[in-house]
Amino acid sequence: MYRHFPDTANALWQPGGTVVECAFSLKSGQLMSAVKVGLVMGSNSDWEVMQAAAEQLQHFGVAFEARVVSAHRTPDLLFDYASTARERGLSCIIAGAGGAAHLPGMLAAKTTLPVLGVPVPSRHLQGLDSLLSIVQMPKGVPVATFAIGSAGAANAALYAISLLALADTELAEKLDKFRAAQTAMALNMELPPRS
Ligand code: RP5
Repeated sequence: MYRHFPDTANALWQPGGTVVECAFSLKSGQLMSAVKVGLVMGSNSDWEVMQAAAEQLQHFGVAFEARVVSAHRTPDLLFDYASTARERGLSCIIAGAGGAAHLPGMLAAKTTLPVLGVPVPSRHLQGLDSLLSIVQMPKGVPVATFAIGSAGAANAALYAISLLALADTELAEKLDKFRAAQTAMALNMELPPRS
């Protein structure tokens, strides 16, 4: 059973917004959100990079929520966000952070949902610090780590979509079409490239 609020759909991917839910389902007597992916980042300065994830999710029609959750500035919010993520109906969390980048690892410490970490480029070390912070999780609490920057953000979203497509044939077909379009594009490439 779903209740839709189409007017709020666009608000889902506004940076810095509070959690917005556009639809709900009843599962085991509990009201579940139809929002499947949490997209969080340590600062709204990360949005320039993380919007690449939002764009992919939007392209595939996957409902998501976007908000700033900071490991060192809003630790209580982080704990609350991660520890309630599963009961709120999320399937995974995409987390972007720069510098010490402890957000993805701390989220993973508080939920067993898949956490997909995106290293955001930092001012002094260009995101190498973010990458190493996110990828070097000690054994037992994994964070799937993607490339530095917008390619990583887009791929994290595509990976989240792949996870959802395990139980969603319509989404799997959309992914097949997306891959086929990339194949066609590569086969049509000319050398030297036209400027
Ligand atoms: C991290 O610190 C954020 O993820 C961001 O990448 C970085 C800088 O944050 P601002 O100083 O721009 O807010 O927590």
